[in-house]
Amino acid sequence: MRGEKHMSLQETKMIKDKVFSVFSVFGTLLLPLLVGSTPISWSPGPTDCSDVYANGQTLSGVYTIYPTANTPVQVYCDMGCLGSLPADGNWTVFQRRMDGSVNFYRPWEHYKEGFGNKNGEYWLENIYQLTRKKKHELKVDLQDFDGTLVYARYSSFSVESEAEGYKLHLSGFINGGAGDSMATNNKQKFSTFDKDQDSYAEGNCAKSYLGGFWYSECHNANPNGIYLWGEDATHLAIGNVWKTWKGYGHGLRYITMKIRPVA
Ligand SMILES: [Ca+2]
Repeated sequence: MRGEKHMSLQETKMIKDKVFSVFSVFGTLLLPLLVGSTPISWSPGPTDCSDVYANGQTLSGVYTIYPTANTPVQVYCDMGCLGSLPADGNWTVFQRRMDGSVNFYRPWEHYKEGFGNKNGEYWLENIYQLTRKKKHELKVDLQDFDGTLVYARYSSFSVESEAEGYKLHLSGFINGGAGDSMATNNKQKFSTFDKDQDSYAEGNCAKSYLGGFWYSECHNANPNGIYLWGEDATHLAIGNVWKTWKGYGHGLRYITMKIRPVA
């Protein structure tokens, strides 16, 4: 038995040596080929969710996109409901509130870098990279705690670079029952509690209304305000509110802001 065991150990070593030498030979031959072929076989990935959809991924979920050539970004793609018109899908979601699990009262750097959970609540990094090459539309979906769904749509949406303060350009309002609470945000720069770029000279809107947004003097919509879980008796407009639908005193159950390119 000892002999057999000794023999099998020797055999094992021989087999290992053989395998190693075979891998060494193949490795020596293949490595330069693999390294050399990598840049040739690489192709740019999808730039947004409409590209993801065009590539055959028709289910909503988290995907990797490349808003710039070589930086992967995880994002939630809203492809619409199964069986709905294709025209209702292909949205790249850049903001979402749904359960109050993520704090949105954050400094400038956090809004710049993005934060939260792509399967849940989040703010997307580099929104301006998405809108700088093609014309985009914006849809804001809203739901209250009774389950009623409405939306606000804008046929044109773009954001300038950080150097321009992420200035917002918004036009072409289409009413889906929510009313136009973002009219006053047009041509405003983005503001956070540590970067006041609003048009309210006497104060800091982000600080007063506990969010980060394209505040003017200050807002009719505060999608990144405090998650209130419905009615807010104070009516201080600090919640995730949409004034033209539910007023300043009703925090929304669900709100998402999403974009896609238009022809
Ligand atoms: Ca101010």
